[in-house]
Amino acid sequence: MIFYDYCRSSAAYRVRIALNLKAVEYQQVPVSLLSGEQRSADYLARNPQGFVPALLDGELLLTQSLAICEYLDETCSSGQSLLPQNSADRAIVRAMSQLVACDIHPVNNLRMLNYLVSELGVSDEQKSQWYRHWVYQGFNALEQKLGETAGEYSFGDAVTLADLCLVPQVFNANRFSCNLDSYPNIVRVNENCLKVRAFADAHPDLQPGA
Ligand SMILES: N[C@@H](CCC(=O)N[C@@H](CS)C(=O)NCC(=O)O)C(=O)O
Repeated sequence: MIFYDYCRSSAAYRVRIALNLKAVEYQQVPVSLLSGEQRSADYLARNPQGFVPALLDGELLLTQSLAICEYLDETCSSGQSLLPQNSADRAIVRAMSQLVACDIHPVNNLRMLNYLVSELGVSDEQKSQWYRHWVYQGFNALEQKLGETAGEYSFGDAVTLADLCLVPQVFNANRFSCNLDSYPNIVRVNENCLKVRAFADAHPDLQPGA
């Protein structure tokens, strides 16, 4: 498999963790978002959205981190399952994953932040304020949810898709100096995940181009 990646992309970070948990061998191709490589004609031919991550499995080109994670879960027999066995539990884990991936991340991703600065003229401090606002909104709900579902990890004592979303979002929250004191469940689950090799190895600082 060929994985189009960028070290600081939290969507790509989710997939790196999934690839590691599933013990998939893959070739990493860095796409520098800072240099705008995601908008090159070559890359847009692969992913017309101009986003990382993308995963090439033979002839099959996949985009969207959650879709890729579920694809890996369904097609790789090795490693642990990323979703629980029963439908109700799966729906809960997907909801926690989407809370991060669909409701926090899109309003805070690079193109959004760039637009705020270059088109709307907001200052760096206002940009950070925007970022933290949406993290706190989402984390307030996630923290409450974890109070009901978390064991060692987001959902009980096995790693799930929800953890693959939580850890990169916490990494980014720290980059933007969010105060996480009000989120003990989020902080604890993040620390537990980072002790797992698949998560540790996926850390942005350890990737090419970091
Ligand atoms: N919903 C997509 C989001 C992907 C996404 O937003 N990727 C960001 C990096 S985290 C990106 O490639 N941004 C490029 C840009 O903003 O120009 C997914 O989950 O894969």
